[in-house]
Amino acid sequence: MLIRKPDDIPSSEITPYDVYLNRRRFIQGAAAAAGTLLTAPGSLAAGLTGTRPEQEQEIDPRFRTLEDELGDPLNSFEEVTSYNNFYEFGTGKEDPKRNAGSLRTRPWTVTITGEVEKAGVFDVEELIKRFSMSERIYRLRCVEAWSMVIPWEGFLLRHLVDWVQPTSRAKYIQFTTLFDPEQMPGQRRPVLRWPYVEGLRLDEARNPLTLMATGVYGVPLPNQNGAPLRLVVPWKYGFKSIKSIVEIRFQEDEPPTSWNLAAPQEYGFYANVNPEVDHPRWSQARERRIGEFSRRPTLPFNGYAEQVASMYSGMDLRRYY
Ligand SMILES: Nc1nc2c(c(=O)[nH]1)N[C@H]1C(S)=C(S)[C@@H](COP(=O)(O)O)O[C@H]1N2
Ligand SMILES: [Mo]
Repeated sequence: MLIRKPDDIPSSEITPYDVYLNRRRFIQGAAAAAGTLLTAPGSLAAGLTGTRPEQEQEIDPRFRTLEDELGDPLNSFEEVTSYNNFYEFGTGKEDPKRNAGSLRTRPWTVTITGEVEKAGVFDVEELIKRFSMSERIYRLRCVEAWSMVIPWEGFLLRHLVDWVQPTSRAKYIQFTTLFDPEQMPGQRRPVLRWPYVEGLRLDEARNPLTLMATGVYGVPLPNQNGAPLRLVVPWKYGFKSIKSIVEIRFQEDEPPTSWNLAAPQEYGFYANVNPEVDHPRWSQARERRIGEFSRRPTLPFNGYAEQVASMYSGMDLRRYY
């Protein structure tokens, strides 16, 4: 694949990470959580501050040798940022990179509302500064049966959840993407009901794997990956990982989700990766890792069963797909 300049990353996005010290403290301290933590967190932010990932060679070389906890190498920066699903910018895999330059990701606010003590409108910079940063290598398994291994940077959703203090009525969280057809021209077409919405149960949101991603490959999220703030839920199909979030609502009832609204027989609320439950139109037993030719078996909960399966004990996962 051709390596092109990411002209959709405005230079204003490439700001120094002054959360660097927080992150270091976090990783040395409370990083008991599962998932693969990257090593040498400091060198990453320090080394890339002020640079642009114009070519693969400019990316911190340590990424070349990193693997996930199953021993699989990372997908390249090029793959992670030019093969995307982001229907607000078109339904083709290469559309988001081509079209997402029209999204203005600063200033950006996130409205936290519903069943919480500390509802409010928060600047995304404030959220990023407030919560300790974490780096995680996660597999992303798309329902279309391809997958990638991606080095994310962000904060744990549970830190945000605990900070806003959900009331005893809060059982679920709904996430909403920006609605602005001027910036997101794909929203002019009724491919999905806009804005894109997703949801998690509160315990899923508080699971230590669940990340609010703000960066990838050591740089702030490119627009096509969901800048400035997107969810990453690695044991669920990719569509749960909603991008460019503007609202987080705590509520008692299970929220509607975009793909479930569009095709309820095909996409459920839970969407846990499950090789035993086929999509009605294709098998979920195997997947193609982007960049590889032969397919590999799909693992229950995308390989994170040990960390998450207990949240679903007693549930019929064929019914709650
Ligand atoms: N707002 C929004 N979020 C979205 C989507 C989308 O179309 N719109 N696509 C989802 C799907 S289907 C996948 S597989 C992942 C892809 O994330 P990536 O492009 O960063 O790999 O984003 C998810 N989040
Ligand atoms: Mo997906």
